[in-house]
Amino acid sequence: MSAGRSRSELSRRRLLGVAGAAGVAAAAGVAGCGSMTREVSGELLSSGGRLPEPFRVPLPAPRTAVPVRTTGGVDHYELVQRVADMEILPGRKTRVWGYDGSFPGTTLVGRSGRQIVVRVRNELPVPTSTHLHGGIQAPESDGYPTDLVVPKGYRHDPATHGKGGHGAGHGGAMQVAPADWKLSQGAKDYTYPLDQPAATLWYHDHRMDFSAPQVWRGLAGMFLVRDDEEEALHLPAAERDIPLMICDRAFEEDGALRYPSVDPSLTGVPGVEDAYMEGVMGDVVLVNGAPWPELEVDAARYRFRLLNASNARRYRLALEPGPREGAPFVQVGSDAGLLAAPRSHKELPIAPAERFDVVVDFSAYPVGSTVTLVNTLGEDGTRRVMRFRVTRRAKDDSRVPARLADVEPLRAASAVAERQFNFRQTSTSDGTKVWTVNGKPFRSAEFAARPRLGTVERWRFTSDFHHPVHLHLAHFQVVARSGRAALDTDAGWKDTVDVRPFEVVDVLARFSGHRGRYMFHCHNLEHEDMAMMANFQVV
Ligand SMILES: [Cu+2]
Repeated sequence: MSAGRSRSELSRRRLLGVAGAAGVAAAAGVAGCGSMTREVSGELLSSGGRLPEPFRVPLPAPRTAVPVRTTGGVDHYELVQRVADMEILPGRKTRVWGYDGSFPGTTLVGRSGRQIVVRVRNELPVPTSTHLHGGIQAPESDGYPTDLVVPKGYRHDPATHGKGGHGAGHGGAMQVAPADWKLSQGAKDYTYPLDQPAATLWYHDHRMDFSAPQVWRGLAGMFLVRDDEEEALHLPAAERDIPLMICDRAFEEDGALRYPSVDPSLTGVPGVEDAYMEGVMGDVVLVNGAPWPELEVDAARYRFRLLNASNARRYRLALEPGPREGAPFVQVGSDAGLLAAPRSHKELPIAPAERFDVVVDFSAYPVGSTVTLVNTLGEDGTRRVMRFRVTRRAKDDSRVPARLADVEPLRAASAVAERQFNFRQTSTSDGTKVWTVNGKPFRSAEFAARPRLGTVERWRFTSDFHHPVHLHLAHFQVVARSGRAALDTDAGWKDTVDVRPFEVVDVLARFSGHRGRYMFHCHNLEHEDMAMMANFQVV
């Protein structure tokens, strides 16, 4: 697969992105400083051929799953992972790997406290592992990277997997203990108790060494949890409650997805071409799987559940034009649920895997106007995300109450332990570069922490680059950035935090729900595949 840029250009950009950022940070001190070079969170992979015109296709609405059966108050769903051809770029066919053959996958909707079981059947040519991101579920249903669903007839060779690290033939960076491979033939049942409040979650592939290319090919979907408390608020609902899965991709001229895998069969050597080690960013922005789509809206309030499902790209979202009065975005929820009270934002910085649940009031715009959701970190095409066209006046009974939910603010004094994790690049003895946590590439049998069930711990993340840090199981509150207050956009219960270059981010995490082995890792998916993961054991 050819890359869209010359090597010298890439090196220069990398110098600006990493060394340049280091210089800037050294000069300016650790905190502050927002130069554009510091915002680069991956390498641009350009598409071949002509890019589609923006705002020509309608925003797709992924199908909502219906249970195949309900027994004893438990709803059973079935998702089939399979290859499908979709028309993503008008007039061209794109082969995707999708849950139910669709990208994004079928939306799952559950209710707090009502358990569901999702049987994932794998009809793809490679193994998979499905993680419900933000879900509080037992380890065996958490989508651990070596807990694989193997397609019929696939011969899993542990010798070629779990050695990850980066690039062809280097191997050996990551280690998976032989006993840690768990193979389910053909299908696996994932049990989700949903013992958690209403939230915007998502599910995606988490296969050892290959999460990045497999999510890129389409293995991601939305998962909404609803509850009575949320419904009593009368936030915008039904056709005015819309998940927006935002991600970037690159395409070949014929419409195929372009990605710089070392082995595009995803059965042999893992990793990406050297130039993309920092992460892969495409030049086409998709929302719900459509390039720069348009949505016709009433002049009324809408609830948008924004998800950044990109491998590496960060966005800073804004509306153009903004409303004449009031804030463009009224945030009602974060990663793991509703906020205590709404917060107004002009812009929303959103790193991979983060969610923002926001209300936008289109009654602030005259009928006939168009409003563009833009990404102020982007350039050219990646500066646009999608467009809204305000088509008519309409009745609107929705509200955004001043109080939304009970969110217990965690106190620093409640932390029973403090731990520090440095997310950075390391060279191994043979010169291989890997992304590591505290200098160590992932080892399935090692534990970086053993928190006790039900306790709160203070975890500090430091970084050399952009690392969106995600904890499985544990939800957390961001309490400080480089010794200062957290950002206004950090509020609420979260499961992913945007750790920026040379930043020190403190979170208070609560380890509740289940004992056992879980992981935390960088959610730049290329970093994740290249060893930036670690285990913790809830004891
Ligand atoms: Cu990272």
